[in-house]
Amino acid sequence: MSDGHRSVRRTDYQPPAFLIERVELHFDLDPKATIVRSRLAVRRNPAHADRAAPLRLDGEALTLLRAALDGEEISGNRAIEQDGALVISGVPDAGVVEIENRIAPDANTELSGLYVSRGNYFTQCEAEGFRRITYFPDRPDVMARFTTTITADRAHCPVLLCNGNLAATEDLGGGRHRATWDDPHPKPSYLFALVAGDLVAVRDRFTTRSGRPVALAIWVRRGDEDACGHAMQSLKKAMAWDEAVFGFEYDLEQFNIAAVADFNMGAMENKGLNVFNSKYVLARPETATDADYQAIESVIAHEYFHNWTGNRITCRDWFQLSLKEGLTVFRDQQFTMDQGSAAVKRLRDVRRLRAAQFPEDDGPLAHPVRPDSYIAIDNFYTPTVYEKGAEVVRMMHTLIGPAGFRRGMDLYVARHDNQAVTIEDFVRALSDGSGVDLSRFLDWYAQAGTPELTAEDSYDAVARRYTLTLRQRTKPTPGEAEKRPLPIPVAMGLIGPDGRDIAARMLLLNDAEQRFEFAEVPAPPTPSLLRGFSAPVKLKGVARDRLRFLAAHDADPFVRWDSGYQYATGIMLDMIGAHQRGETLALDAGLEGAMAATLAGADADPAFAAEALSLPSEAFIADQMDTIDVDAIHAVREFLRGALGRRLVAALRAAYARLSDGGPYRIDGASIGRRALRNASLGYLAAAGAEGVALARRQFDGATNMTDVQAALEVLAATDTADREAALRAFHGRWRADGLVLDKWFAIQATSARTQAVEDVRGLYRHPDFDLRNPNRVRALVGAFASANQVRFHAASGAGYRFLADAIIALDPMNGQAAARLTNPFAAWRRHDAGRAALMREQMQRILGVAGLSRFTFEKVTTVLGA
Ligand code: 0A1
Ligand code: ZN
Repeated sequence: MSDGHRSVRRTDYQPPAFLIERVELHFDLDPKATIVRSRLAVRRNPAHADRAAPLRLDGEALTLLRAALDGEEISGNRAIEQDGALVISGVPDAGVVEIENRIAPDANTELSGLYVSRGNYFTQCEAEGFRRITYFPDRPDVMARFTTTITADRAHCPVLLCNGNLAATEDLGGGRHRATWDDPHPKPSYLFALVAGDLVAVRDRFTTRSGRPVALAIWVRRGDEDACGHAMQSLKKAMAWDEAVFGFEYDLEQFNIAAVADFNMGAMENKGLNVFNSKYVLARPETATDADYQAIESVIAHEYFHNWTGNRITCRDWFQLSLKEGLTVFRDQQFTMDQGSAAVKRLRDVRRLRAAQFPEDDGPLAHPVRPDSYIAIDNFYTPTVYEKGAEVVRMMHTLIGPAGFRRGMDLYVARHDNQAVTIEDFVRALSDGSGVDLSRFLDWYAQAGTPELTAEDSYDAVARRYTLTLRQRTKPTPGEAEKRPLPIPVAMGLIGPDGRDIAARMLLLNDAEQRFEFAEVPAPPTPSLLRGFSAPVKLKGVARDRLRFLAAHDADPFVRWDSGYQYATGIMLDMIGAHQRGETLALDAGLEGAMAATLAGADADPAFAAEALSLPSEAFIADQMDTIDVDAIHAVREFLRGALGRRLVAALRAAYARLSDGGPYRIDGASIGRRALRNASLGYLAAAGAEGVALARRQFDGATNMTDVQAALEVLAATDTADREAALRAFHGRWRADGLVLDKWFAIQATSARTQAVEDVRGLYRHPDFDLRNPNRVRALVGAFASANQVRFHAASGAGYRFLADAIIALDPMNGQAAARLTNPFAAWRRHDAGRAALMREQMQRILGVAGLSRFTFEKVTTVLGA
């Protein structure tokens, strides 16, 4: 690509010219001028073709103070800075390189490398942040043993943390002190971490199943100690689960987690020292919602699970990112399914895949799970690499079963522990371990786009034979016109007229079209396809009467839920057509009946019922339309919510009253389910009229947990009432000192569908509590508005687009990665009407016109524009 931004291609991979056996790092911490000294024991890599190749040390935003080789200063043109690296020639087959450089953590607004957040030091090195700390071969296939000493003022930095085990501490006099950390496990530089400052620890212990004690600590700012209990419990559960299910034990004496308020992503799996966005650590009933509690549990587990899938065995190069991410997301999903309701977890994960990954696969940003090229790898931490990658692992797991998968994972570790490997290595280990050839699944990693699956069937009553024909087709994606058929596991059953299963089977669709026969079928069955969502595909064309039958009868909870969802989607699309033709809208009796039945049977599984009651999102409906009509989608969904609320008012009222638990707040699955159903009922009642809004006001005033407060405030924020203003004011007054709660205050207003939302959001952008340097705050206001308030972001005036572009342009010079991530809502621009598409294109061109635009934002916007 142009503009001086080079792209990296997967097929250009070369092994490194040098390996690093040991690294000794010294940090002298100072916010304006931190001195980093490193001593690298380097050795020529026999796997590299050129025996005379120079040593390449990546570096970015560093001031070089000294470079020496085997004790002698490197002078003249033996060391040159070129293309973001220090290139040293004439290095012998083995030698010691010493580097001294300076960095300014205080000025690091990118939050990549070493930075200061509220007076404390943190690092973020994935993907390419270590090169912003010191000169180093900053690539995952260089795995080295690190020893690190940190020197700092004891008063400012009483706590000095790094990877591995604490080896020594020393008082240096004059208010200075030092800690030495030794990490016995070889690791790539992206897993390096340093945390220093005035933090306090919440401690616990874990004994591994072979009896080794591990000291656990969660490091937070003073005053947050009481908010770490859930994170700690989650950590211990994750540690025990990984031992029980995979035989993976923790491998250091200490496991530290540090929470930071300024962080680009969710959390980071640095060896022995995970760094977390505080959003995924801190929780109190009065400040965190049930969804927050659940997210904490799964993110804690995810990062912990990386210790084996990612850290012990890492990626050869960044194109293999899904090797660790897809696999680790799969593992954290399995963990959560084992903790409580597997069915609800599964359908939520599918909802999420459909909300974020399917649209990505269907637009200009489509890329294979293993991409082929990038300008900035940081742009590829995507739903495709993570969530679709997890689905690909899940399909293989489904085919070989848990025991086969376990044998495959055992072999993966036996072969590749302490190595940097490829996705082929992983699939080969699963194949060899299970005895099932999975090599065709590599195509799932190589080909972008979501396959569409259709079925056709017939029943021969005389022969008692049922025939099912399955077909798959994948639409072209940018740069890939022809698509190959993929192996698609279709878990399925045949349901008899009485609603009971006649047969249950796992089919594997290998070709574009395949026929499957079923003998001895006593009556014409209804096929139940894709049970448990056995493949990340779009199942199309199931007739409405069948959807209703499946929604009512299927033994598989996923198909039961999904059939209701697909049924509602079809109804809504029809209604959108009617609305566009100017017809009056009417409530479909089938939909009303299904919702009434769900409410009537809700007490059996309130969490599942709450999911079944929630209509497909506006974004999901948009994804089903050739030309998106945001106003019609919004009008239809609001009409339905109001109509259902009025028709079912008695049942909703009863549910709301029955589910009110006056007791103490508990976060077990049953209590969470009851709150979810109660708040779903509240939402419908409020859509129906004033009674619900009054209930919301009462709930807002009386609730003591954030789940109920937030649900009520969401209802009020969408209205134009005095209650809205009063509640928002009260909320802000109570929580203005708690950043995470204040994020909710911003997000609730940003996602409110009231007509003035764009002006609201512009006003909030100027609010004294808005801070462009805090990624959580940016996501809460700008991100939430643009990605979760479809109807107002896409206001026909273009005001939403201008707002987003203004924010991206303001943020890009400070934090290019965060700015680039904000561009996603523009991705579907060609799917909107010509007027909106032109307005979006205009804003993207304005962004591209900015001088010095970061490579992150440049890559995203040029890809979206197709330039
Ligand atoms: N490996 C982390 C994700 C992550 C990626 C980049 C980061 O900084 C820009 C931070 C975290 C995970 O999967 O949780
Ligand atoms: Zn991860």
